[in-house]
Amino acid sequence: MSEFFPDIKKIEFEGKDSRNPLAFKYYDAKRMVAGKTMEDHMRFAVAYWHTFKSTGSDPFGAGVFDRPWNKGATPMAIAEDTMAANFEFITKLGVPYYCFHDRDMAPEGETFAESISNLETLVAKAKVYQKETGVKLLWATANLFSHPRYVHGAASNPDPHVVACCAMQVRRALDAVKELGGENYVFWGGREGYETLLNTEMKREREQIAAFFHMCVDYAKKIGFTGQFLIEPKPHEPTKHQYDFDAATVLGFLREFDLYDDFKVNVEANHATLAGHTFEHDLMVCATAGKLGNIDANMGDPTLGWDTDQFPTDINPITRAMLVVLEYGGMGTGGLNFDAKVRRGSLDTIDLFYAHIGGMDTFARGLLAAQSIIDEGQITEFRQNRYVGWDKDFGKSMLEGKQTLESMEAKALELGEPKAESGRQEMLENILISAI
Ligand code: XUL
Ligand code: CO
Repeated sequence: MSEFFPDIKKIEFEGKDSRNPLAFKYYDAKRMVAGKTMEDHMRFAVAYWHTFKSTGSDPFGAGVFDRPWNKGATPMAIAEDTMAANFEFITKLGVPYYCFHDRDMAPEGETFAESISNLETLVAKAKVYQKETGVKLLWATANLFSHPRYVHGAASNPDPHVVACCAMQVRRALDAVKELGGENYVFWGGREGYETLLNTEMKREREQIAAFFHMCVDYAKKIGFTGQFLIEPKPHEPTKHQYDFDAATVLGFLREFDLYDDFKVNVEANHATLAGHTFEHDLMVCATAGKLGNIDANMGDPTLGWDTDQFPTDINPITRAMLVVLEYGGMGTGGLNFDAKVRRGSLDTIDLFYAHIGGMDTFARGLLAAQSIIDEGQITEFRQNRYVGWDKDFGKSMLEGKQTLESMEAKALELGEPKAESGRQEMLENILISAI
């Protein structure tokens, strides 16, 4: 393997007293937590697009990162070096998975046929790297938002010709995931939304997306792809009014169009906060429905207010997130994909290591804190006691459909004015911060 990170050795766990910036302080892959290794709880993945294709450009300035894997003479040569860098990085970091978009891994060709063949060539190479390194594919997706043909949307495009291109791309991306043993396939509808209702028929566009998803489900069955389909909600950016605004909207869409059994949700922290929720809220919406399929791990910056995709370093929301994950039995075939990029000013390739180490340590601390909260039991016990009336008597029978408005009125008249109990928010927050 050619080396792109020659000065970096395998990142090891050294414990919380270590001052080595290239060591884990909390992430100890083989440490057992509640009967499972940390590695198995987390199932960390590196995102090809941010870690290897991000240039540091923003709406006000061009790229600034000078990456050694971007020096090749042709787009395919660059793609091959990028892939070598990807597997070297992941092996040195010691995470089990990666994720990619078709166009991160393989460049768009001059023709459709060339694009298809570029992807096939690089998938064949990735298969060899996966075998050599043991690194696995958590999920892949098709980039249905960068090319100018998707300017008015992908599956929701007013022109079926564009939707045919989108179908071609997803078909080939599904072939790639199947070939690479990927465990999930993600749909993120970046341009499936609209700019103005003056030029948009919302009813049609939502029906088109649903018909498109049905074709994807059928094709997966046809080729024997048994991985999990995931939808990743986002409220806006790049399009306004994205049709998959948040987790609850996605679940409603799936129910409306008879897709509920075929999909789960990929919750991204910064997307949940852009939708005006907390990260833990969208996780809870999915987890309580048995639909939590994966997490795109990152965080936003409240002082900027757009999708900054920063590496997560804030332990409080991560602990709350891991509480939901642990209490509801994990993420199934999903994991924690770092859909996060280093800041524009973090110019060096070593910054990519610091960023991932910090994100992994933050989640490891969150996992340990969440497990200790569960073990101590006060928060669970408080919550259970708060709802105890629903486990017995008329509360229980109302849930069983055995009460009426009249019978409940009779109960109210019998019992008189209820006495409100404290919600104890501050006490519960103190328990959370003590565990951290
Ligand atoms: C965009 C985003 C994407 C998806 C995959 O905000 O999160 O990277 O995760 O297309
Ligand atoms: Co994402």
